[in-house]
Amino acid sequence: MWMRGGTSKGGYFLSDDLPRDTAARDALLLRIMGSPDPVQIDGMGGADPLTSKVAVVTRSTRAGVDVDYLFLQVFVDQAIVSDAQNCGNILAGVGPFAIERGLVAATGDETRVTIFMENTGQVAVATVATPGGQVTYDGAARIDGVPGTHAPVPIEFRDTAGSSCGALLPTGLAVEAVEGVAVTLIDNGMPCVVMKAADVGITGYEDRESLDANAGLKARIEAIRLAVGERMNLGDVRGKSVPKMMLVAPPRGGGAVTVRSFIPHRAHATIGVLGAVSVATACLIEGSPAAEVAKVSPGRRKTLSVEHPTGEMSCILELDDDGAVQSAALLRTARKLMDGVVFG
Ligand code: NQM
Repeated sequence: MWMRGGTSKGGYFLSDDLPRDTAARDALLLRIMGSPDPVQIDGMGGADPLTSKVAVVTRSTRAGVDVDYLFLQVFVDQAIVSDAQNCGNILAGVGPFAIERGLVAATGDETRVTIFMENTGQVAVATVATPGGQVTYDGAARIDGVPGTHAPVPIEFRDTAGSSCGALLPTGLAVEAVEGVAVTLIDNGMPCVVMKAADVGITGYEDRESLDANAGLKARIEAIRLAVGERMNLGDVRGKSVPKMMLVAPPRGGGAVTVRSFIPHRAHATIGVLGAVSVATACLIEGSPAAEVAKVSPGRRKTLSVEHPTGEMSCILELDDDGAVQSAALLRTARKLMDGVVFG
């Protein structure tokens, strides 16, 4: 099934429909997407990392979990299929897909689907609109980066800290200098390097095209990324899509912070879901570059609107007694685009 999940798009597969052998599976997915090729002319991919994504879904055998979700990033211009990152946007389609494929039974007008995210070993709960026991994609919810309105898919995350890096702050530091730039290395669901946009010579309010055209900026942040991979417990990150590079600036639209993200070699049209949760969390860390530019309201339940190139994404963060983020909730939407047979 081909679906839009949040502001991303990709193929959703039942694991039984794919080869068990990882090398054979990846070779098939590369052929399906048309990679490696910058325009993916011979495949389904949209010549953009945001539209070259795959969800592999399995009925779960874990207690209290409905389905297991493995996210795979199919690189556009390299023959790489990576499971080194999760994706909260593609996650938005997993609940509807699982119900459509009969892995989860609808439970009235709304169905809560508990999803084990295999990439990071963590759980998310998505609520899917199922009026009369059928999935609907129609509704009044609007998310920036997607035209029109659709059925809401609220998603809750718990315990995302250290999803891939082993700790929220893998080096234990709120701020450190890398290649002469003050950064926070953080992972609250997505490994991210957060720095002030001004510290790498941009305002933080640029559009995606100007960011993608800025070769000097890209070289500078790639040098930082390669320098921190090992320190973030991610190993050699040359062929990986993590960590994401997050360039923050003061909010301009009444939100908490403005972000321009690189994922990691192209600028994001909006921002990743778990990327936004990680940046929002960085805004709460005293002394961090993000905290210096962010405007955060007091209280244990905070809504942080993360402004991005085409709007904003609101993250609702719940803090525990120690001020640590214990859960995050976001609104996404999804849409079924095509259901059929794809040829490899
Ligand atoms: O951070 C793109 C996306 C993502 C990831 C990326 C995502 C997340 O927008 O949870 O959703 O950062 O590669 O789909």
